[in-house]
Amino acid sequence: MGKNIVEKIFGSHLAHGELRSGSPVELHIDQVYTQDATGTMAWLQFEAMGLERVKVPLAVSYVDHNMLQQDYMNPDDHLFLQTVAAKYGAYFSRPGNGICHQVHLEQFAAPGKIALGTDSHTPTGGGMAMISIGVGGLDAATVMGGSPFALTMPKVLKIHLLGKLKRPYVTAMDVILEILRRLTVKGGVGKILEYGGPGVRDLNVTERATITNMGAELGATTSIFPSDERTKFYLAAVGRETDWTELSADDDASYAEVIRINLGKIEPMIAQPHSPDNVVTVKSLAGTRVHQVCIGSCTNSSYQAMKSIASILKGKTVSEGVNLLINPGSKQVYEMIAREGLVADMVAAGARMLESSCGPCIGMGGAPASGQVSVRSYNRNFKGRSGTRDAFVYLASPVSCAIFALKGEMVDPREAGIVMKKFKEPSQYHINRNFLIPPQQDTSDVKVIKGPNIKDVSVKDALKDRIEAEVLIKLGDNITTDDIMPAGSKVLPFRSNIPAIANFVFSNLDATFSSRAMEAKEKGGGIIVGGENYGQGSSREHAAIAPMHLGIQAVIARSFARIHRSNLINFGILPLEFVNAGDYEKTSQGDRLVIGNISGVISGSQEYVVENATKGYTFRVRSTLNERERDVVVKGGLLPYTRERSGKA
Ligand code: MIC
Ligand code: SF4
Repeated sequence: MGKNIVEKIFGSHLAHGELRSGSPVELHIDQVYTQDATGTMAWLQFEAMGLERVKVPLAVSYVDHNMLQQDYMNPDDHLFLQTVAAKYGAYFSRPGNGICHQVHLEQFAAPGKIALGTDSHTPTGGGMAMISIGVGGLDAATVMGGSPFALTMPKVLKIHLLGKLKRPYVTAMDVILEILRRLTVKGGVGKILEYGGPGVRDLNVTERATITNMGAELGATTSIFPSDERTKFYLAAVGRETDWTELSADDDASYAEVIRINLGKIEPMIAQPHSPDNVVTVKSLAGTRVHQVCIGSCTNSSYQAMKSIASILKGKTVSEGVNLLINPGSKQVYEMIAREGLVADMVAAGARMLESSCGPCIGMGGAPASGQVSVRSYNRNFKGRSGTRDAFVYLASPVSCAIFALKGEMVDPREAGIVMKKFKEPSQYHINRNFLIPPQQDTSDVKVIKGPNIKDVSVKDALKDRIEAEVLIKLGDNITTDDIMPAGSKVLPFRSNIPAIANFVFSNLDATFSSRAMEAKEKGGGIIVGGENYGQGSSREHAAIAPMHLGIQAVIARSFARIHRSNLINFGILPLEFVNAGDYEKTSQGDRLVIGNISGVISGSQEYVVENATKGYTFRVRSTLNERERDVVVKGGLLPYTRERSGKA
């Protein structure tokens, strides 16, 4: 029987297991990359393994999130990341070089390879026909240490594309918004989205990358496109034609599910506050007043995105009620648009140019004013993520965004009376690798520099046989890691300091949470209760490490998002699911729960009896751990587990 693209790549990288959906598999990994906000932990954990050098063919340490440098903390992290990369044989991408995913696409992504990144938008590389998976820092560290990457084999869902986009007013961003509208933020959980069909040819690599990038919002493990002539064209244009190989699904390949999308029928779409799947047509919101527009982020900051907005802004003026902020995705993109005079067109129109980094996407500056409307070409509009809790953040294509900035209100870009040029993909991109420091062979005299804000990684004790703890908080569905562990300019500087960052756990939802948890820690720890898709969004393992530091023993939810579930396991917190949904309703904050005989149940049925000692009834919860995950949780997390396996206990 024929193979799909996922089976072909997984098959050529298989270390253990069987490619049957739902079975555990282990894969050899070609590339691992980190970004600064998750990378300090990943590299501290790698360091703790006591190895001399990374054991993957390519490792890259990027700096793109924490760029404000308002005191010593962020620059200390950068210095640590630079010296640790030099010590252990990784590339270092200097601050200013750009957003990890955009730079990685330009410089390293290659068809047929597998990459892991410590960021949920790593699937950007799927636009280059590379399996690219977002993971927590500890998973990345163990793979850099030579272990294969373990995951449960996802189902493969085919998105069969037909037709052609109605350019220039309809873009790749509108395609992924339409998919989010159809599938929702839970629709991709446990799945890889593989794109195919004749419509694929209509999309170039950076357009494909926009689509695979934002596949993260579906909860998908990753998304991938075939490698074809358009892939070859892009690779040649970025000076890496030798990285090209053809890759497509066999004609008789099979899929768990197939969804058909006619690109010709896609309209300009927009996600409304406060979820990326709350999608409607732009037309239906025409006339809505806009106060801020932000264009950039790893989703839409390619040369194509920048060139298209420059052609809209040229010779015009941003509406007087609008603040327009633009961050080009990489230094190469920035330099290219500067040399071509496009930056001048943006600045002349009144845009505020930001550096090539994540910026306002993660609340590092650029927060909207109270109660105002911000439209962004980004990928997440969770409440409060922008830095302003009562702002209304919408997500739309760069083309829609630029047109709204000129008009001061939402308007269907096709009806705005703005003539824009169609984009012609360049056959030669500007190439400049001077901000990438390659690994050295002899690293014996490199000293890793750690400033005072960089604290050692905490390790949990082995799993207890009996948990008796209070429900410290009860939450609804789709709780994001931004809810659990907020980011933004006040919190991000503490990413390498767990005791300090732990004070911010759930701080936007319940300001007393961390102090209550610290008190409960003395009495056996706490439990978190969540609804469906608990922990969706980012890969930040701080959303598990900080609760671990606060003594959280278990999270009981209706279901979990993939990366967060792995992070909980990696830090020894039991992820449990309600067997009967009704028991979720019955449980309240403040209830005291008792789970006994854990060591017996975890290696047997994995169905535990929980006593609600406050209300006097019992209910059942289950864990769905495979053998390896079970061993990891029992040991207290991946670090003690790995140490023991490598004889360094
Ligand atoms: C995000 O978009 O939420 C982030 C910031 O890039 C995170 C990583 C982090 O929290 O450092 C992600 O997407 O994984
Ligand atoms: Fe950076 Fe935003 Fe992309 Fe996350 S989603 S990597 S914060 S640009």
